[in-house]
Amino acid sequence: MSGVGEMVSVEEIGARCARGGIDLAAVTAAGAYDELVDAPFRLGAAPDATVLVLGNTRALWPHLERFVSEHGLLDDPVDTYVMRTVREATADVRDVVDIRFSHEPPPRRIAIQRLADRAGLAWLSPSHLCVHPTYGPWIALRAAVVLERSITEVPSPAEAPCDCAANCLPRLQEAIAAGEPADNDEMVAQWHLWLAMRDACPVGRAHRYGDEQIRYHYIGERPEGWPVAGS
Ligand code: B12
Repeated sequence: MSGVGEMVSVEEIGARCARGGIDLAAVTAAGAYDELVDAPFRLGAAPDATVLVLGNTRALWPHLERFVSEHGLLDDPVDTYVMRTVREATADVRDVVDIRFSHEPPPRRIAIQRLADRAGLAWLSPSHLCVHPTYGPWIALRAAVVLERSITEVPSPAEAPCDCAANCLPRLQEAIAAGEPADNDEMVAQWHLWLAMRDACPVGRAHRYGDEQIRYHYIGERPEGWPVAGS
């Protein structure tokens, strides 16, 4: 906790989130992101305002399992857990202007992959997945915390850590040939092809999600033992 007059650092906010399994963080300037996206996706904050982008690796999963066992059935346990964890981590941060969660629909939707790329966290590849230099495509992007404080040093955008032409791009073509998904149901119908594309990335293979996490995210299957309706 910060004392009176003391500003909670972005490092401290990141560390608090990491203790809850939201273990990836990077910063950029609100304006650096806003100039990359169309008007409906802009943050609209001061151009030099600090944006902290948060994400997770498979480190989220044990936290989520504990959360579910404590809270029972929830409509969307991941979104609920993420919102609670990020809000708790920022509760005493006085200059929070906005928190945009990646699952929020328009008009609050942000292009969080472009934000993560601009912040240097993970490169936005032609497979429509951000690729982290260590964790590869096995990451999720969760929230953007907009802070009033000016950013003094804006990091460089992420660099490509892989060769897509030899890896994910042929798999992307196969997935698209089966029908480009316009919504989640259409993606679920071909989920093996989208998973094969992610598996084709040579970066971060040791950090692949476990089967339960994969099946939950791609097809919404809840692991055995998770509470069911009415329990
Ligand atoms: C809508 C959406 C989808 C739609 C995309 C429909 C479409 N044609 O746009 C559907 C349901 C198909 C989808 C599928 C998946 N998604 Co999705 N999705 C989103 C969401 C909520 C919003 C995207 C958006 O509108 N952005 C705004 C626009 C303006 O940004 P943009 O940069 O111009 O466009 C991006 C996306 O729209 C997307 N996109 C645009 N056109 C297309 C076309 C196709 C075929 C696909 C697959 C994606 C896609 O890629 C663009 C960047 O390259 C984001 C979270 C977020 N807030 O960004 C997650 C997000 C992009 N999805 C994610 C994931 C993981 C998936 C899935 C793998 C399944 C899953 N849930 O785990 C699948 C398969 C896609 C894949 N690449 O393998 C992750 C990506 C993580 C990463 N490492 O980058 C995100 C960031 C969510 C998260 N919590 O982390 N998704």
